[in-house]
Amino acid sequence: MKIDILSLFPDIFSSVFEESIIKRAKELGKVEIRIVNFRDYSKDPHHKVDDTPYGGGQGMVLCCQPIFDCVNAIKTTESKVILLTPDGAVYKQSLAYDLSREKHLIIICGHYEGFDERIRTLVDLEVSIGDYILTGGEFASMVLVDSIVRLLPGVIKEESHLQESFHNNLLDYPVYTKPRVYEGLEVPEVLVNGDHKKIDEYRERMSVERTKKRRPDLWSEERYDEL
Ligand code: 6GU
Repeated sequence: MKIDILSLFPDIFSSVFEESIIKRAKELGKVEIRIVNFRDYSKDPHHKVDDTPYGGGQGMVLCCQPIFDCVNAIKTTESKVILLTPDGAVYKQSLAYDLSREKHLIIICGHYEGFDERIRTLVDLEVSIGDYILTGGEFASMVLVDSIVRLLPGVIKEESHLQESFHNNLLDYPVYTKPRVYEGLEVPEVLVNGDHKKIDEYRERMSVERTKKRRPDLWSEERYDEL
């Protein structure tokens, strides 16, 4: 997969994609990540990328020209263009799965007080990472990249995906490791007596209970297949 991130602040990204799983995914050739400063595409003599809003109001608005020219320069028939904005669709694991099957993602980070509304005509998808306001899309883009790259085939063990939170809209079951008793806190009996059918049942029950209790919204959104 190729990922192009369009941002005015390329330095923000310098270390985050050079560590851990994403670093390994890049070394394995599973993903190629480029940070593109769309200021480089500005035709303004001073490389300006924003201007005051028509109709008046506070702050500066990102102009169409640099972003249009940048996207059009790097876009191919295989590209999916995503705009990061707090008024986009709220990001979730099912979208991470869908996006992990794409060949080329172009992720536009909005910034300042806003962007020209016509920029929306360039994009396939508008995404928010939650109901709060960030200063720009940079951190949101890292969230998308991290959640997508770990799903690419061969990056982490695929069985792990089946067990993790949000698969099937269920939260994770609790896990324990040695010692069996820590300061009086015991590991549940069922996990230590080796009956794998009972262990599977216990884990499924715990996932369901935890989801109903902590995230009733997930539970009602899409019932777990087998129940
Ligand atoms: Cl994608 N951008 C900004 N600026 N704020 C956000 C967001 C995105 N998602 C949640 N808050």
